Amino acid sequence: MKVFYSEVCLKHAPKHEIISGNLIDYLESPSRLIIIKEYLNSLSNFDFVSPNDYGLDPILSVHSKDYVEYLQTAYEEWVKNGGNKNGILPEAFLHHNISSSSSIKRKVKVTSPFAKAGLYCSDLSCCITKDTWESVYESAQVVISATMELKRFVEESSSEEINHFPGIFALCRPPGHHANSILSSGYCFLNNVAISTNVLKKDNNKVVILDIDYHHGNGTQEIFYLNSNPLYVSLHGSPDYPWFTGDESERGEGEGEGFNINIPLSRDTDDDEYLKALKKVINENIIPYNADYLIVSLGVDTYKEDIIGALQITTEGYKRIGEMIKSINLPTLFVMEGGYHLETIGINVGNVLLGFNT
Ligand code: SP5
Ligand code: ZN
Repeated sequence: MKVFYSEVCLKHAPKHEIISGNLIDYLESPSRLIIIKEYLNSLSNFDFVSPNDYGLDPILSVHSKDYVEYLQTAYEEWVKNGGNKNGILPEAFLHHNISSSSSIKRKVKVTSPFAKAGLYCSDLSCCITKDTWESVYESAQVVISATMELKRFVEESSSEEINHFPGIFALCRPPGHHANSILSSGYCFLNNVAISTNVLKKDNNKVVILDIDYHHGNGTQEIFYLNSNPLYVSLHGSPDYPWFTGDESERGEGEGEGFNINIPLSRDTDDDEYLKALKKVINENIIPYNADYLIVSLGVDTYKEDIIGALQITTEGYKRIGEMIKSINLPTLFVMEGGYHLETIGINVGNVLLGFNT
């Protein structure tokens, strides 16, 4: 199985974040990626490939030009104006209850880097350091490169070969599924799976995004909410971060109605219950959708001892999840999202991929 990977993704390394009011070491650390890489390396069925550079165009198919320019230039502006050299954290957010009068709203002009910090971000987990843009850009390039490789394989292969295809893994960070077209949040800056989806959609492919990260992929949901392609399916712990989205009643709107499926799970959900919910949505929604490609937002923060997540999935459970994803029988791209228990992150990710390939 090919694994797309780049050491440039390791450069983004904020010192701290605030969770439940506690200032703690940044959990979305470079070590996460290194540990996964080393574990997969020790298994010998994984070949590591460096990404190509596909430029900004695929990124701009999802994200606004303003937002991307902000990410590119924010750190320099912030420091020039006296912001802390360790990186950007917002002082105030553009909350929807501020300036609720439309005449005041029109007057809001955002020019200060301290205002922009809160305009383009919605929580305190997306510190922008001097290295952030480089890693964020590289993370997207890893995913685009993996997508191009998958597309090339499918276009050049017989259906028999495609049936036995081992899938491709984009081992990237920062993750993406909480970012929407104009906002970073939840460690995410660019929405990698959305960018990949748009690359595939350019050739009129139908795409399913299956999001198995512990958290609801609010960014991905938002980006495609009015769209019937992709079908977005998320299984996630609830109630939990990102707190304001992920309800079953969020089903998409307009042309997108019925193509957004949320499956909130309570914190005692174990392997059997999780697999039952996954099987149901595969049979009732994913298979009938008749897609050309499957993109998996792969988070292993559903692990029973994860520091942030609160579900009860076991290391063995991940093998069964991988096997079940294989039963969808589509050309598949796995894209790394969350997972914070460093002792098991390697084997848990490895087990999904091995399960998929048994
Ligand atoms: C990609 C990804 O997994 N992002 C997750 C970001 C989560 N950040 C906030 C975590 C808040 C956890 N709060 C738990 C409160 C109950 N103990
Ligand atoms: Zn997560």
